[in-house]
Amino acid sequence: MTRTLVLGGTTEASRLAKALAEAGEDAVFSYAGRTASPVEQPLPTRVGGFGGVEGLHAYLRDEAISHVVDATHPFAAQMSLNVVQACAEAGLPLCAFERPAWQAGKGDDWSHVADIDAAVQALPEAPARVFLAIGKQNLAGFAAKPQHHYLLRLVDAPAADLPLPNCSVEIARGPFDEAGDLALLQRHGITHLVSKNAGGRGASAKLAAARALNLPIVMIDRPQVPPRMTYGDLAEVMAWLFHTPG
Ligand code: 3Y8
Ligand code: NAP
Repeated sequence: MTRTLVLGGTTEASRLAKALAEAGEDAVFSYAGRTASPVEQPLPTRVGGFGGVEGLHAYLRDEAISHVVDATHPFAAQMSLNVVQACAEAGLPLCAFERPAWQAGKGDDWSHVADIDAAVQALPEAPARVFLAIGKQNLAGFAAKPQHHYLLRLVDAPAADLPLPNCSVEIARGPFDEAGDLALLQRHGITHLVSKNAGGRGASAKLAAARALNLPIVMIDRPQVPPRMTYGDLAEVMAWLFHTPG
């Protein structure tokens, strides 16, 4: 009898939750609690951190979890690190459900950088109009280049003052579409984009819109996560769940 913990917060996690609910499987969905009202899931859902590796290990034991699927975003590196450690300690099977990274195609003008600080350095000195499509957790670094006008896209209206003097805010929860992102870039006269290499379809519209307008993209590579069994396909995750003794 399996009892699965799904670490969520992505399109893939929502698809897995739907498949598990439709199969009548015993599973729990987990959000970090980053947004005010996350999308409802068809599984019992918990919200908030576990309290580090120790808290997660205790949760796995107390909730009699038999399998864990890490379907968090590729940039949720701390969660992915913690769950590798907690499952090793608890002796539980773990797999990741993760979409492949985006690859630059014909007509793309991408410069790859390793992290947020390198993305700031990659922006020009001359004032530009920059679409920061990276959410709200990593904005402070861009205050080092206040000469630019920044367009921010956030899931929730900012509670506190933003760390950037010259910015406009778009409140929107993806997934996004190309027509909408094209209109957004044109409306704001955007000259540069900064994006995380999230992969998947939920955030790729801006890449196509940038290509259509011949705009350069500063593309932030994914952080390192520890090795673990990883699938990019829902059917493979479901097969793993039902063929891996828990
Ligand atoms: C809380 C759950 C689903 C999941 C949808 C995907 C698609 C839309 C695109 C842009 C890029 C960004 C951001 C983004 C996308 C999906 C997916 C994805 C990027 C929600 C969600 C939670 C979060 C957290 C949020 C972060 C932020 C990142 C915005 C729900 C909507 C920029 C990542 O305000 C904040 O503090 C936001 C924080 C982490 C990155 C950051 O560092 O700020 N996601 N996003 C999850 C939790 O609490 O556990 O509210 O419903 C989920 C989704 N966001 O079910 O279909 O799968 O990628 N999310 C990035 O990719 O760069 C937007 O604007 O173009
Ligand atoms: P992170 O930096 O990797 O994790 C920081 C801490 O947040 C973790 O140690 C854990 O707290 C808690 N946490 C993260 N994901 C969780 C989950 N699904 N359930 C319960 N606790 C969780 O995470 P993040 O980058 O802030 O991402 C947070 C959430 O947003 C994740 O669900 C992720 O899938 C989603 N998301 C993130 C991005 C992004 O760009 N980072 C993009 C889209 C969606 P404890 O140590 O206390 O357990």
